[in-house]
Amino acid sequence: MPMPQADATRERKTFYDKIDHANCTPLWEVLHALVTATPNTPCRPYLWNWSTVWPWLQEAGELITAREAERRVLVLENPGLRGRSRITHSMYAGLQLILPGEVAPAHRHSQSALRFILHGQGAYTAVDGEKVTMNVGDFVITPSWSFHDHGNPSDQPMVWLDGLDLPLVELLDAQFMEKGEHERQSINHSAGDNLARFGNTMKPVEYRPRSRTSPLFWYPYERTRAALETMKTHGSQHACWGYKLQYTNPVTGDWAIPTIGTFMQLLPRGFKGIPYRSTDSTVYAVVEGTGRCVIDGESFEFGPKDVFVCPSWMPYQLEADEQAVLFSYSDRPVQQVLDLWREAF
Ligand code: GTQ
Repeated sequence: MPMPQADATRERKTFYDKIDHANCTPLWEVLHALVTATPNTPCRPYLWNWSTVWPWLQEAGELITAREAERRVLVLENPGLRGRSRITHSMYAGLQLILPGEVAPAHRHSQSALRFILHGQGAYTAVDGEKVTMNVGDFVITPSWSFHDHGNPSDQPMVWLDGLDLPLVELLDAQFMEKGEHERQSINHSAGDNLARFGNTMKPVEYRPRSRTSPLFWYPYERTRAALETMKTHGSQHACWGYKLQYTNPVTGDWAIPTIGTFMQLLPRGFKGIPYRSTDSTVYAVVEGTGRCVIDGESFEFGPKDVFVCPSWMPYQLEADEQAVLFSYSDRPVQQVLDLWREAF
């Protein structure tokens, strides 16, 4: 005879309480939340307007120095992940402000970082003794465990988007960090040297890779932009993403950063993309143009320097009024190497 339902519920509860003390718990109570038919992300669609955040960055500039803050950054927190310092489940995003004359002191960490320049010109980042002066639209890499410091010898404030794999590295409990001996690294190369050695589909004959990260760490906007324009002249556009390139490690042809996939795309004037979705929640930063991203039926109007996020597996459509250029990043390389990545359109 099966037990009456009320008795069964009571007995189960007693059993759960008993095993709970020894850190055991029944799978059948959580199975359907763990193994879901499709991705069940807490990540929500959202757009951060430049016109909203720029005054707040300036206010932050009056409240604390870059030196005191170590990094003066406003973290872009996903509304579904508040308090967890992340824009998607696996990726971090922040807007870093560096004022004229300031220095953000040298340190290194196991997390990889990208800088995508949104505002200003003339600040630099130094990576392992090489210095690069940055302009709007440039993509710059800080490889895992490389010393880096930032400085602004120009006469204007500079803002860039920091993208890091912080949540991913935290998940794996593989994070290390140390401060540099000196606030600024001694510089033995200029960034022009890096571009000359690795930025021309060639490499120095003596070069031997020390890591999976691209030895080219500065991808100037001019070159990326020219490639996209040429693609537009010669090629047929994709129904979802217009013209889209991914940044590569020029030596291996693989991703520029092993944990973060980075892309730049051009949407011609009047472009109306068909719905697209993929398992890599993606962060977009607008370089040029205006348009909208319709995510799961909700429309987010975008313009230059805005940042928005498209969560895993939610269908979204990109539309451009004026011709638009969008930078984006996600954990796609990680998902692909683990055979997890999917897309649909
Ligand atoms: O510039 O090294 O936004 O370590 C967060 C953590 C920037 C940086 C961030 C960091 C940095």
